[in-house]
Amino acid sequence: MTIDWTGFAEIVSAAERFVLTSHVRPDADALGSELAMAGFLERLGKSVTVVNPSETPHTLTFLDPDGRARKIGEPGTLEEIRDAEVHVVLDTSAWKQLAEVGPAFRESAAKKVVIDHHVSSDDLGAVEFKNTAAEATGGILFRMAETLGWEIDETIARQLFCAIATDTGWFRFPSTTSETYRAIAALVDAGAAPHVLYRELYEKSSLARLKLTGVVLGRAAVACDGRLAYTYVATSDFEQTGAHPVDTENLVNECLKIETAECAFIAVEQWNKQVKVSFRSRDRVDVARVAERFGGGGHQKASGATLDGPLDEALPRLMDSLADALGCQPCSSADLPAKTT
Ligand SMILES: [Mn+2]
Repeated sequence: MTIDWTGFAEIVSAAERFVLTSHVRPDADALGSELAMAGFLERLGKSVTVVNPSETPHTLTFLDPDGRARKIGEPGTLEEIRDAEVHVVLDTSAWKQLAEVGPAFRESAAKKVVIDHHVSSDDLGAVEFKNTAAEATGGILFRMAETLGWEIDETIARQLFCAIATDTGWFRFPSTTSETYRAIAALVDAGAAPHVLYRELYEKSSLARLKLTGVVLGRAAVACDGRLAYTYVATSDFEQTGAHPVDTENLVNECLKIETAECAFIAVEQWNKQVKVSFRSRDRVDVARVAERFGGGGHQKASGATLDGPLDEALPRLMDSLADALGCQPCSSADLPAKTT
C-alpha cells in the first residue's frame, strides 16, 4: 500500500496556518508524528499549532521539551483551530478518539486531512492519506518525507524513531517489515540514538512501580489448563506500594508471556469499587468480543472494559467469560484467586 502524496504537497503549498491533532491519551506515535509534522511544516515557513484532546503524559515530555503540544481549552487553542487553513489529524480516524477536539474540527472551515494507519475509521470529512498496513503513523511520515524530499533533521529523527519503536513494541510486532528496519536505519543515520531513546521510553520506572509489579505478578495465576493467565490489583496495593494506576500498564502483557497462555487479563480495582479490566490475546481468542460482553471494546488482541465491583465478584465473571471464549468448562472455584478483602 503506497500513498500518493501529491495531493498533500498541494494542500501544504497552498496554505500558511496549520493545526495538528491526534487522539486522546496521546502515545509516542501520536506525539512523535505530530511534532515531526510540525517540524517539516515549519521548515517550509508555515505557522503550526499542535492541539490535542488530552495533556501530554509526563512519560513523553522528553519528546516535547518545549511543550508545543497543547490541550484543547488552553487559552487560544479554540481560536487557533478556528483560524487554521488546514487541520491535520494524525494517528486516528475516529470521532471518539478526537474527544473534545471533535466538535471544533467538525465546525471548522479548514481543509481537513487525516494521516493514519488504523483499520477502524469514521468519515471525518477529510482527505485521507492512510496505509493500514503501515507499522506506525511515524513510518508513514518517514516515507512521506522521502517521497517529497523533506529533510529529516536530528529532532525529527528522534521523534519518528520513538513513534515507530513504540508502535512496533521495539520492532517485533507482525507489522514490522524490512521497510521498518530501513526507515529505522535512516533515522539512526540522521541522529536518533537507540540506546538513549530506549532509556527514555522504557527505563524511567520508579521503585514504587517495581514494588507494585512484584505484588501483582506474585499473585498471577492460570486457569483452563494454563490457557488463561490473569492477575488483579486492589486499591490497597497502591496504598501499600505508593504506586499509581498508570503503573499497572503492561502488567497484563507479562501474564501473556506464559508459554501455555492464549489469553490474559488484569483486573484493576478502582476507588469507586468499579473494576477496570485489560484483556490480551495471542491469536485465536477475540478479546474484543469478550470485552463487548461487559460493555467495553477494542481490538481482537487487546481490549478493555469496566465492570461493577466488588473485585471478588468481578473476577469469577471474567474467568467464566474467558473460559467460554476458550471453549473450556467454567472455571472451578479451585481456580479462583484468594479472597481479596
Ligand atoms: Mn499509531
